[in-house]
Amino acid sequence: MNRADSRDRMRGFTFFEMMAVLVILMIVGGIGYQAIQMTSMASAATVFQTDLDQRAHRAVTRIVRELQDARLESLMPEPSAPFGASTLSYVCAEVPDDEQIVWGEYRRLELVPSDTDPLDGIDNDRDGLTDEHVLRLVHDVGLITERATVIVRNVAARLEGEAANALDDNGNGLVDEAGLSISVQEGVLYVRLSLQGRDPQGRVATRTAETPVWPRN
Ligand SMILES: [Ca+2]
Ligand SMILES: [Ca+2]
Ligand SMILES: [Ca+2]
Repeated sequence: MNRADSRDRMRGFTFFEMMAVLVILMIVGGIGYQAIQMTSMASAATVFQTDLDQRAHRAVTRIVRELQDARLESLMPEPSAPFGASTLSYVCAEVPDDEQIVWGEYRRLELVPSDTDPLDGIDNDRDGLTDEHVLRLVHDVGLITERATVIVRNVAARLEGEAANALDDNGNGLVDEAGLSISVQEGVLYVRLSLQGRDPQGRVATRTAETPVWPRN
């Protein structure tokens, strides 16, 4: 073998080495990119779920503020187990004074179908959720001054773990309860709320907040 052949072989060997290194770098780079992408998507899903969780808790806190001042005897319908209620009318103490309570006009917490997704088992607005609801607070029920404000959207059709089958699937003592459920037991009100949404990966996420409420009146 002369010196020229040796130089050619060295050049060839170096070329294949470079190609091999290039391929390895591409593989490692691809794996790294995939890992970063998966981490980023997981992080986005976590942020989404945290936001959903916070929205559910804020909405329940708002309901608690309402029901703390509600008169127990005024609840319509009486939200007894095993059905509770997803729409509830009541009067509140406008001036919660122990000596002279002034009762206000009737109010109503109501769970209504979303304007864009009527109750038909179909995801009409194509947001990935079927028959989602809106929770509204109505003031001055039945009066000319009646007005409604939205407390929260994307309320699940049924509470988390519950299906429409005449059974108590989630074991909370209520049967087929809706995504907003208010029930009463021995003078204590129990509020349960499930919100749903599609996370950035397209998966349905459900978050539930619940709390007891002790009405002051
Ligand atoms: Ca629908
Ligand atoms: Ca929908
Ligand atoms: Ca149940």
